[in-house]
Amino acid sequence: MTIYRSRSLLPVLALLLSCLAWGARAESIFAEGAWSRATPGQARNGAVFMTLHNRGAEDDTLLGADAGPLATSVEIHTHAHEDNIMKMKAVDTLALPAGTTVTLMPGGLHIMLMGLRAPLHEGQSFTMTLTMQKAGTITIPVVVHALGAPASVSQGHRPEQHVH
Ligand SMILES: [Cu+2]
Repeated sequence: MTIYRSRSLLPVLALLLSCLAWGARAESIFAEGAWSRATPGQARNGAVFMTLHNRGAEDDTLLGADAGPLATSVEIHTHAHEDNIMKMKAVDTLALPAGTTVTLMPGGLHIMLMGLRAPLHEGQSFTMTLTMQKAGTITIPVVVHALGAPASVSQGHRPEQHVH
C-alpha cells in the first residue's frame, strides 16, 4: 500500500514541478488576456489577440505559434496600407525587446489561425503555444468571445466613452 501511495504521488509532483518551471519562465516573458472571436460557420480563419510582455533584460522574438488540431497552420499577421486599403500581411517574426509590451488587437497585429477545422464558439477556450527565440515554448489559454467582441474585451471592460 505504501508503494502504491508513493507512486500515485509522482504525477502530482511532476505537475507541481512543471508549474514551478512555467512560473519561473512566466516572470520575464508572458502573454496576458489571450482571446479570440467566435467564427461564423463557414469562416476558414480565426484571429487571436493578446498582450505580450517582456519583463526580462534580454530581447526576445516571437517566432511562431501553434494551435494543435484547431487550425491547419498559424501565422503572425499585421495590418498594412496597400493601395489605400488596410490589408492583413503575414510577418515572419515579431520582436519583443526587453522591457516592452506588445499588444495584438483587432486592426493591428494578431495571430491568424489558418484553415480552422471547426468553428470557434463563444465561451470555448483552447490552448495555444507560442515559440519564443530565447524563452522557448510558452503555453497559453485562449478564451473565445462573441463574434462582434470589441478590441477592449481583453481588458475586461466595455469600451469607454471618451468625451472631449
Ligand atoms: Cu490575419
